[in-house]
Amino acid sequence: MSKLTDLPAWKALQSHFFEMKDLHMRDMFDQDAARFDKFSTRMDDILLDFSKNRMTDETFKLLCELARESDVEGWRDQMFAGLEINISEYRPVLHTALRNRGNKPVFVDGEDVMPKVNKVLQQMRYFSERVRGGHWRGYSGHLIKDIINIGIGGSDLGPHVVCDAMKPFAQRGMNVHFVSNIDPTHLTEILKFVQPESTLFIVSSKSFSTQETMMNAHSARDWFVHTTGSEKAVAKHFVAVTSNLNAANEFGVLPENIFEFWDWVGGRYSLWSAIGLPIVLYLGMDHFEELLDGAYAMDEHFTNTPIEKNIPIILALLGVWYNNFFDAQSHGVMAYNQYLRRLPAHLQQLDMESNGKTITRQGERVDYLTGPIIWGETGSNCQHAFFQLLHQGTKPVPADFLVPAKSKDPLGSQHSILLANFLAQTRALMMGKTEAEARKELEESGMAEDKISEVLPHKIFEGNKPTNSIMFEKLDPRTMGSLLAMYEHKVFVQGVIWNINSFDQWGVELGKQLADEISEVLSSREPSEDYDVSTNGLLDYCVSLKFSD
Ligand code: G6Q
Repeated sequence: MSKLTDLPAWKALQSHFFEMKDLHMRDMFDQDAARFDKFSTRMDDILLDFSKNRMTDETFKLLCELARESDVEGWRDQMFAGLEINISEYRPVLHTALRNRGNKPVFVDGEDVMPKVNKVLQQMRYFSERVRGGHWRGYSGHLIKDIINIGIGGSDLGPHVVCDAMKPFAQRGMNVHFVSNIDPTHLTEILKFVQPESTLFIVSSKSFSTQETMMNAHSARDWFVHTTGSEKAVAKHFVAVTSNLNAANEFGVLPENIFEFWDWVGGRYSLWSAIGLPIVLYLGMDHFEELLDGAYAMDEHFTNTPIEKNIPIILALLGVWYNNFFDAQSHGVMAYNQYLRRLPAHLQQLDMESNGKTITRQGERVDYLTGPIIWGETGSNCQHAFFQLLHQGTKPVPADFLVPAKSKDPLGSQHSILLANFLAQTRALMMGKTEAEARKELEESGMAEDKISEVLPHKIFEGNKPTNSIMFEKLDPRTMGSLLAMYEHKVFVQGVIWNINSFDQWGVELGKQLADEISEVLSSREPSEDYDVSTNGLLDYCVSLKFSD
């Protein structure tokens, strides 16, 4: 495969950038009344308006050529077909099989994985219906009303964002909590408010060896045994989700209460697997299946739609345009929806763990930028915090705005004001405010001329700030599934273009290894000479203060 920067489309984009960099979107809109029709696309009720981007017909054509020359479609087909595209872990990448609602066979090493995917889905349905229907009860006959998911990273963020976002669909009286941090405060604060007899713990860990999860699981177990006085009762209150069945068994979970998933499901792509068990217990299996249906609809769109209308591919291409040609270091995610407040956290992991790489698939160092920093906040809160920098700062920050047309919680005219804020912000970021417009405003306010000349430069907005508007009718499990799958595929396409492996995470593994090593030194409670002077100094400080275990 030729090097990214040698591709004809890449070279053409490089020269095209110099024609584009001084053009203003305001003029592009003035000159082309069809801009919205040309630069918007739909899938079901999801509308992507990408017309507020620094692009012309020529830019879009070249970006689509870049996707073709990078063989995005070929890589996509290889992923769906179960080829071993995770080249540094020697694995296929098949989270799409978990939501393969058409049930077409998907082969790994000659075996169709669909029967086992469906079997775990059935197990999840059976178990969740028993718990939610009151047939599975705590050891003393109490109904289960608190679910505590113990897991971290991919075994936490995906189910967490969905449970938060889908709260209106939850069973009345059922609560879900997520414990991830090794900081003992996280577990302690949650245990303060639950009763052991009505609490079900899900130990979620693909490896069943992650330090944070295992320590939290053991602490939860100790708390449970201590408060109930019954070791035997553990079986009724602890289930596991893992691909390491033996380790879960050794922890004390009965084999029938272990929910399996497989090494071809990456952690950050695992919410569609049994890692989604807290979602199922909280929302019910029917809603979980709607989530899978929505993701499947996006998979079908991604697979069957031409590049020019393909939502994940377009989002990916625009991201590459800003990342690699405008040197944008970050990408914002502004959900104008309170239920989506955890979306940036999930997307941070999805995107930054997938594409935070410097080595190409051929093992060479890249000579171009790869994954951006992902960050964001809910609207309209973001407007009162960091939007100043978006409007008048020196750094380019392309951003996605996600907004439902209808609220789940209508309250007077509040939702229409929220919509007005979204529309006003994306328009203002695009249009800016010229010197003449700013001057006119000041004159109309009656300000004296000498004051006007002082203040005027501060009142000008350059505009030309790119945004994608992603609208949908309302936030429900199906749409949620589609939106999450949309971002997964966006990240995948960018990884293909940057010629990196989006599916390993050696940086995460490094953290796990280092913490294990240092915790041994720390537990000796002796001053250390093993590391650099800074680390030794910090270790000595902890020892001198008799740090708590
Ligand atoms: C995700 C990463 C990472 C992982 C956690 C938890 O893609 O691999 O975030 O999910 O480190 O790992 P376990 O599920 O094995 O505990």
